[in-house]
Amino acid sequence: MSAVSDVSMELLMNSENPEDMLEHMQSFLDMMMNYECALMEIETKLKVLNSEFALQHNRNPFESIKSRLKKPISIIEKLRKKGLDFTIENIENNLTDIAGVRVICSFPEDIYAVSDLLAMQDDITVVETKDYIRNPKSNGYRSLHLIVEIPIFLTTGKKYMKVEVQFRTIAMDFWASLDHKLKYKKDNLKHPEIIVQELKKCADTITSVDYKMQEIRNMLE
Ligand code: 0O2
Repeated sequence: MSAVSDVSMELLMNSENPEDMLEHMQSFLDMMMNYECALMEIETKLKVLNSEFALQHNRNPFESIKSRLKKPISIIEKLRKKGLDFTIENIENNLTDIAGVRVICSFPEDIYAVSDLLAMQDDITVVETKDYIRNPKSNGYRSLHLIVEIPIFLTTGKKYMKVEVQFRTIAMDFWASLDHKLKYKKDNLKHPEIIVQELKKCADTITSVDYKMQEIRNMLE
């Protein structure tokens, strides 16, 4: 089943008023299809950069790329948090992470090399940059986030779509997935603050390992 069909099924199943929802389904599906096309465009650009970089430098700048479309229930929740109704207009004007790509690199330097090369392309506009690597969050979260706008070409013409691209190292990704678990388990823990502290310590250790490994890699090269 395609990602869009998954989305439509979930949308129906999670809807309180499936009949009403069906009426808006087509335009919602069209919008999700547009975001899916934007994801494909960004993925292709990143893969091209990876291959070219590998040819020039004899190594791949990133380990993997993961793409995802935000789940309808998460879209509804995010709009609700912002006090907005579930409309196509509100989604397109207020949410920037419907389409998300995560690029996992081995070394911090490669994150900036690849993100600069992507940002430089003349059909891409960087709408926003959040550099949580140079400015980590207080919990220790590190990643580079770019919100980019990219054109997609449809039968009806050109449309600009926003995609959130997150760049992080393998170690930062490992940390973020454990931290993500904390988000859902926090309420059931007796002493969540201890885990928060321990995670912060791990984030600092991981950072020093990331830069040490980069130093060694640079010495080897
Ligand atoms: P999901 O399920 O990963 O998509 P905004 O999107 O701008 O309205 P925000 O939080 O200001 O909201 O944006 P920000 O800081 O750029 O964070 C967006 C995404 O980064 C999050 O998406 C997470 O994927 C990731 N992220 C940010 N902070 C943390 C953190 O402290 N820990 C972890 N593990 N991930 C983080 P969502 O929508 O929260 O979730």
